[in-house]
Amino acid sequence: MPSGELQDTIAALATPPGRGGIGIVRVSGPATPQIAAAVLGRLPSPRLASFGAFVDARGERVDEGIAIFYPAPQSYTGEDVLELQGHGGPVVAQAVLGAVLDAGARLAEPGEYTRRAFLNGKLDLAQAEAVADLIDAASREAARSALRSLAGEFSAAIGGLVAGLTELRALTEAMLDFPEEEIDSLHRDDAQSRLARLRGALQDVLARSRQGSLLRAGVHVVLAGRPNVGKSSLLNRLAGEERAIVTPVPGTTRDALRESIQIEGVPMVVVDTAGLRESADEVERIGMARARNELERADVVLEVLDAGRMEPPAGPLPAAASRLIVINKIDLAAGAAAGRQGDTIRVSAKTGAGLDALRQALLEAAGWRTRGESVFLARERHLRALETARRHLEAAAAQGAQWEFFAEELRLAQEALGAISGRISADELLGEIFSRFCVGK
Ligand SMILES: Nc1nc2c(ncn2[C@@H]2O[C@H](COP(=O)(O)OP(=O)(O)OP(=O)(O)O)[C@@H](O)[C@H]2O)c(=O)[nH]1
Ligand SMILES: [Mg+2]
Repeated sequence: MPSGELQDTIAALATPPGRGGIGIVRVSGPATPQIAAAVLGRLPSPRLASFGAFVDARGERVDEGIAIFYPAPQSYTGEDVLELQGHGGPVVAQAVLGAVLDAGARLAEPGEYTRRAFLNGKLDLAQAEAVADLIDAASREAARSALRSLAGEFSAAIGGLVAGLTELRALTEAMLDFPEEEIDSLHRDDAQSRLARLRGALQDVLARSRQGSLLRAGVHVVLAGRPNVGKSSLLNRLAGEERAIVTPVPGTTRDALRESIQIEGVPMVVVDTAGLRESADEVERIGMARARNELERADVVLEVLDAGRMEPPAGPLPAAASRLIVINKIDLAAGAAAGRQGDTIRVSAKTGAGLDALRQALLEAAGWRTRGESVFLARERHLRALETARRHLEAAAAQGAQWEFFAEELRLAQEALGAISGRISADELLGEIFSRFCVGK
């Protein structure tokens, strides 16, 4: 994008395309007052909703509705913003957008409003990302976390680490001005204990971020096992509705079937697959190949066994994913109690016994540990930066009395953390982050 990108005035439909109660066209940029004059015949009073006609370049009325003008810098983007709230029909909303474009705006790119908000200092990078995460949130828990990041909680935690690092760097730089023998042990101990505190704090942020990344990315759970052990029945139980076909005929499921569920707010995609056995049937073989494909990408594999037979699936299961053994149909096995022992859970898809234990085991296997404290809805990018910072602090701790190296590791750690909030941000990083937004945000 050109460096003069803020010169343009951009416009887009801010509401989803299609039929709806209201369709909002949002305009942002320096030409907003002229565009208001062209489309409304006036510039509305700041932040006051006013009703009127929206007209096109020929003066023809295309819709009528509410207009709100947000003068810079008190707007989402920090620029002059005009919102035209008309009727939510695909044709009428496009006509309003067309009138705005004819009046001098250009169509916004995906995420361009939020990008401008970032460039104008309304949000830092982590907050801007939280906007997209809030829109994409797949569970209440994820939405709550995104909202906390948007409010700046995550940025504040990072800011706290950066502030601690800045202090320690200043202290170290001061020590570097003295010859080695004049640095007293008091300073030395102080630097080391500050570093230890920072490492602890970073570890805490990292742990909370790793937890939060589960909320964002979701957990990929795959049911695998011999035909007829009850995989589809378990999927239906977990989903809470009859999604997959269940019959007593072995080899019922062919295609992989996926269902989105939530356990305590953690989004999971549960995949039901074709039973794994030796088979000559071509459709079933294709189904098993798909099952193996799913297994390769699983975070958690549920290996389902029939309590009456205890026969493992044909062929190896991937070693990488965490695995739980689910022994199903315990209602048929005399004397077997539902519940969990280590990584083995005894259940009955028919009666529902043991399903709660299975849900808890799934959460644990996915790495979810609620310690009653808020988690950060971190992205892969954040985790990588935090990891990098952690490694540099570790290296600093190993430096002993070599204060130049010590100082350099601190600087590198700070640089890694700075990238999270966007203090140090390359253009391609911005492009990569904002292009994943929807148009109109
Ligand atoms: N008694 C009892 N029957 C069950 C239980 N779970 C599943 N079944 C029965 O076992 C049969 C097979 O169940 P499915 O869920 O279709 O098994 P599947 O593993 O998906 O089988 P394929 O799709 O052929 O691989 C059906 O008749 C189910 O009603 C259980 O916990 N108890
Ligand atoms: Mg099935």
